[in-house]
Amino acid sequence: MHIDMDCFFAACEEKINPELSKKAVVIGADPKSGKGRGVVSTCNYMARKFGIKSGMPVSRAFKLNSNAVFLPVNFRLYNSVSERIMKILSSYSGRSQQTGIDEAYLDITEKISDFADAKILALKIKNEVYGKEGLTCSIGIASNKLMAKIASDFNKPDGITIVEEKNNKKFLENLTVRKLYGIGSKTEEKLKKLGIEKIGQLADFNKEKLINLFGVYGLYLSISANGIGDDFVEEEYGRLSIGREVTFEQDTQDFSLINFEIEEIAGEIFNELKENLYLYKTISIKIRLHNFTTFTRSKTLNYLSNDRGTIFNIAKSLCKEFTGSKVRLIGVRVSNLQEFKHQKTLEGYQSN
Ligand code: TTP
Ligand code: MG
Repeated sequence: MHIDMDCFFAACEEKINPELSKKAVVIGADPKSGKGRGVVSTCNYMARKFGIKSGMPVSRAFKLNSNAVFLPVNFRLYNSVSERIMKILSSYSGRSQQTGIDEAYLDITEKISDFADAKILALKIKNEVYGKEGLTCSIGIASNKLMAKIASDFNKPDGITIVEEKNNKKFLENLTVRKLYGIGSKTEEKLKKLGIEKIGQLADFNKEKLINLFGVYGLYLSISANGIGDDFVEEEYGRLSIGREVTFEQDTQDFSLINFEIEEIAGEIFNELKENLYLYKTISIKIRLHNFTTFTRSKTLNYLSNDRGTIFNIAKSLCKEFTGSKVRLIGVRVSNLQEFKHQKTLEGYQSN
């Protein structure tokens, strides 16, 4: 099962300010203020009707609808809602894998006997999330993670989509190749030149040819277009964790830029730790390269820390092995958190 919250950042804002739900809401710096990175993080469904989308410049969103409400990203709010939601989700299965601020996989194989059962479980989860947080999500249920993720996106918002294994290929057939995890605009262009636009066409395309053209990535394309994917749901990091990730506007090999982002994120994590009086033990990085291969690396300290520099220095050193690679996304996370009040031996938080 893959669960993905509907227009997550915007929905969190609407929850604390219900007036907003009657308006088009765009999360991203206000174009008039000229602040921030200048791209839309997300927007509510009303704003989507105007053609506004995640990733587009805020200035463009403003041109599409100048009456929309533009809000800055309130990461602290979204992260606290996310943590509560993830807690609810993981209570439904011993195996849960959070893969983003608003999405997770649950292995429900042991909890159900058939797909009808799975649907009942999905409704129960949706009810609990809505009841406790007032937010809707969309759920995909399938035989592997790749299919479940595509299914959760199929009927948004507030949908449930079930794809039985025997129907995997048929379900994918007419979807655009962009729906396959990891295919961005560049791969889409290359495939288009080969006459491939739909996943069905990719599934039928000669596998060896794809491997010749794209290397191992070609093999991934061919396999996933046939609905074959990984079904191993792993607990990625402790339930309680604080982190953030950034996708670069252009893939970069410039480690001074990457380190700058790491330092920014470390600062935000530090502030959040301080605010919640948490100490951490584990620091992890997530790095996605230009070819969409994604790596995570972690280091666990043998003590609890409240230090900002340690987050930055360890994250930086964990990234070293990727020197020279073209990086698309960088994320930093701390986990193994404990509340400060239980730690009698440590002094107060440093103020930097
Ligand atoms: P998504 O799940 O991709 O988007 P969403 O929840 O806003 O909308 P949908 O209903 O289609 O699922 O991403 C989750 C959150 O991550 C999103 O609310 C904002 C953030 N985000 C960014 O900051 N930048 C991005 O480019 C994207 C795609 C998401
Ligand atoms: Mg979402």
